[in-house]
Amino acid sequence: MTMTEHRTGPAGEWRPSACILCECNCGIEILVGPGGRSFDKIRGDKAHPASHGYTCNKALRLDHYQNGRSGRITRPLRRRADGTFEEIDWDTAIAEVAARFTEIEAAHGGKTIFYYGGGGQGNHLGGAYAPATMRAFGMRYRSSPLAQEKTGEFWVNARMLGLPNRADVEHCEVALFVGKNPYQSHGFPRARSVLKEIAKDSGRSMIVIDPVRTETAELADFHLQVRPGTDLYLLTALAAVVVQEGLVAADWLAEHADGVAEVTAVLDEVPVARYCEVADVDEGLVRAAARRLAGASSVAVLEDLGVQMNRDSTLVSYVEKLIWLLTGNLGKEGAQYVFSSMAPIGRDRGHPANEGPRSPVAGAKIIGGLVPCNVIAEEILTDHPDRYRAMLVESANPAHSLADSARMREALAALDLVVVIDVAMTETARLADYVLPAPTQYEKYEATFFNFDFPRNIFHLRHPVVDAPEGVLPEPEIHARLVEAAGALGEDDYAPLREAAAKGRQAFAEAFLGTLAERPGLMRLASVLLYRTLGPTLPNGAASAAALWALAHKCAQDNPAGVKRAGYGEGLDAGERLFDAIVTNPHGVVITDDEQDETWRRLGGRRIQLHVPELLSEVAGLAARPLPGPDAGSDWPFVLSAGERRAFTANTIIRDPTWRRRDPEGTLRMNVVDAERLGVVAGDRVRLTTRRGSAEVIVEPNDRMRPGHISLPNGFGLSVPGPDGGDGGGDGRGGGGGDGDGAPVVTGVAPNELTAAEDRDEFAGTPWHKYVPARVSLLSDVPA
Ligand SMILES: Nc1nc2c(c(=O)[nH]1)N[C@H]1C(S)=C(S)[C@@H](COP(=O)(O)OP(=O)(O)OC[C@H]3O[C@@H](n4cnc5c(=O)[nH]c(N)nc54)[C@H](O)[C@@H]3O)O[C@H]1N2
Ligand SMILES: Nc1nc2c(c(=O)[nH]1)N[C@H]1C(S)=C(S)[C@@H](COP(=O)(O)OP(=O)(O)OC[C@H]3O[C@@H](n4cnc5c(=O)[nH]c(N)nc54)[C@H](O)[C@@H]3O)O[C@H]1N2
Ligand code: SF4
Ligand SMILES: [Mo]
Repeated sequence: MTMTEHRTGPAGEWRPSACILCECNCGIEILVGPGGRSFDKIRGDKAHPASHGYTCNKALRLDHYQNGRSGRITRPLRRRADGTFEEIDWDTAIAEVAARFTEIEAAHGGKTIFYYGGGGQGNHLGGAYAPATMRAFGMRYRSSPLAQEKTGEFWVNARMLGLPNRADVEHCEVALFVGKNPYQSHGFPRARSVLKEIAKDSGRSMIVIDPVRTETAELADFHLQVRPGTDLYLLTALAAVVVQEGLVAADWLAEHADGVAEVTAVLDEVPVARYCEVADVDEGLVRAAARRLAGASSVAVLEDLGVQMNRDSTLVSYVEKLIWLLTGNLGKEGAQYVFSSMAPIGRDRGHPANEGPRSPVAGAKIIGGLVPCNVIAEEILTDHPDRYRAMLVESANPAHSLADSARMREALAALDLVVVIDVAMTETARLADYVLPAPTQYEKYEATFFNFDFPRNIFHLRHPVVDAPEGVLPEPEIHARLVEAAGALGEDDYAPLREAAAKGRQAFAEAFLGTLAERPGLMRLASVLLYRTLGPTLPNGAASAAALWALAHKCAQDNPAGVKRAGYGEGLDAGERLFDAIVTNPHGVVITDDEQDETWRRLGGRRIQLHVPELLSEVAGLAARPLPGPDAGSDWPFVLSAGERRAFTANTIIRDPTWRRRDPEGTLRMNVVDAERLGVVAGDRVRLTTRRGSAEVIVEPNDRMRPGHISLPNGFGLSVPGPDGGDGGGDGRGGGGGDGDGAPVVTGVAPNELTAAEDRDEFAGTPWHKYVPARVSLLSDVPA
């Protein structure tokens, strides 16, 4: 089997691609150096249809991803009995992995093989082929990092609206950010510019709910500096002010929503002053913010990890949505909207809390098809007959990114088989039985499905900008080979479709649809079927884009008006034209150009459900609850926010520590008053202890933190090969100092050495990483 080779252009030429460090995936252009490998210069791509030339500081450092000291792997690896790895060839790797999966399937059922991942911030194309591998080995359960942040919100959206939605921050009159710091983390196109535009405009306002005076909070008109973990009280107070002061959009609600009476009855009873006190935010400020929200012509609301990885996260999502719904902020410019998409991210069936699919061992609610990340270890470390026995990890680093790393390591070690597909020898890959090396995201066709823009939504299929080293295989090829080794697909299945493809796209479409109608069992294998048949006919070796053909047709079918306005015409041809545009335009294309009222068409006449009984009853019972939180004088006087986005963090995508221009070791931020009380100053090392673990960290006192609140950045604590040769001289601690012999260097603290899997949301099972009870002590106080 040969793959069509893609050859990148000559050096010295700007090549379009995208940044892969956050979900925005800003378009960039890369000037590749004379050797054909180094990224000599990077600039924003003005031709990109969403970012229009914008980037933040991070994109300019992407050479550290492509060429940095990351522990890159370029040969399949197999673990030896003594724990070391040996290189093997691809045929051996695929044959052995497939044989082991098949054995496990025969002995325990394919449902005991768990799939995790499928893409990070920049790469979802490979994950589009994973369903075929799952099907080939009878796998049923899967998860991804979305199930440690967004599933609570997915479920609330499903219950209230039936569909996921986003906020039009760019055009809103008032922006509300709840536990979200877009200045650093972005989350919508050109975030820093948009924030500054809002701040500058006296007719617009920004409201930020965050215990930290973040860069975003500095730009805000209202900063509600909430006591960590008490957002449910604060948001309920905000919603209650809207109701109690008679500010609800009554006519709009009568037209669009059910359950208004039930909700207002509960909010009428809320003791606003008391809840503001619990949240430690001035009641006058809360009332002023509520009036500003209710009086605006449009409000855009974004919630993120500050509340999604915190106590009551699903309830907070619910009340947050009540706020913008009670004020009529859906389906108009500058408010919330329902977006088009190429893939159904964030969709859930919205079963009531105690119904719907569950994980086999822990019985945890599966939302959007994803098992909560926090129960994965529990699903393995048991003698339950349905426990997971094997795991296929693709493009994710769960041994680092999921709660309680020690337990995750134990769980991975307990499995019969772990297979990891990655570009680098990650914390997870080191625990695998087989590691399958992929090209980096600049060495292959790649794309993400995190495109939620409106009214113009985009899709960007990035072309390779540098050649892949020999020995790696793109994820679609790995999946195809696994599927074939399992015997699920073969030449007999491909031949008729290949013949049709040779006759043209029309003939191919007919043959493909005919085949699926005849053999519906092939549906979940469709991506690999397309890859092997349509794939080789695509220009410039773009076989990996084959799965997009089906998605483009689906997008055209689901969004006829928007696809037509975007210039692709109508009917079957529209899907074909959309696909061709995606495959041939390396800067990205607009896929849908919607009218403002498209949101209502997507909702299809369904009414908004304000009353979600399981959630509203909890909100009603809030006043009777014991108050949350550790207090001064307890064993755990601090609340640790474990994993904060900063100027130089990017999950674990860039492993090379020298990419950071500042904060090389990832400081522990704390309020100056706390630092004084502890007797520490900037740069001092202290011991940070939680119920789960302990670490040495460097202190950074500031006046942005609330007293009692401390934070550590995300993405630290990675182990990479030290710089070899040279005279060394580093101490192995900060910013790339190594010991000169290539021995591994760990920089900073991996946050999940400190977190616990049991600390999770009661509905969605999402973690409380922003609410980790902690203490800080002087190194001299603790025996080393
Ligand atoms: N620079 C950078 N950008 C990134 C990433 C990255 O690694 N680095 N990762 C990307 C990813 S995967 C994601 S999911 C997003 C996440 O983006 P964000 O959610 O914006 O990022 P965080 O910094 O984790 O958390 C946001 C805020 O929550 C606040 N917070 C902490 N505790 C509380 C609380 O109790 N209540 C409230 N209301 N707020 C609280 C923190 O102070 C912080 O400012 O960022 C994306 N962008
Ligand atoms: N305590 C705490 N934990 C957290 C968070 C937090 O705030 N606090 N944040 C969480 C959040 S929001 C997220 S999204 C997760 C992210 O956690 P993960 O998704 O597990 O990890 P990423 O760091 O995004 O890494 C993705 C992996 O993809 C690999 N990779 C890069 N390019 C390619 C490629 O082209 N192909 C393949 N196959 N692999 C590739 C990288 O080497 C890396 O191993 O972390 C979560 N963990
Ligand atoms: S990190 Fe995000 S906002 Fe910054 S350049 Fe990359 S994709 Fe754009
Ligand atoms: Mo994330």
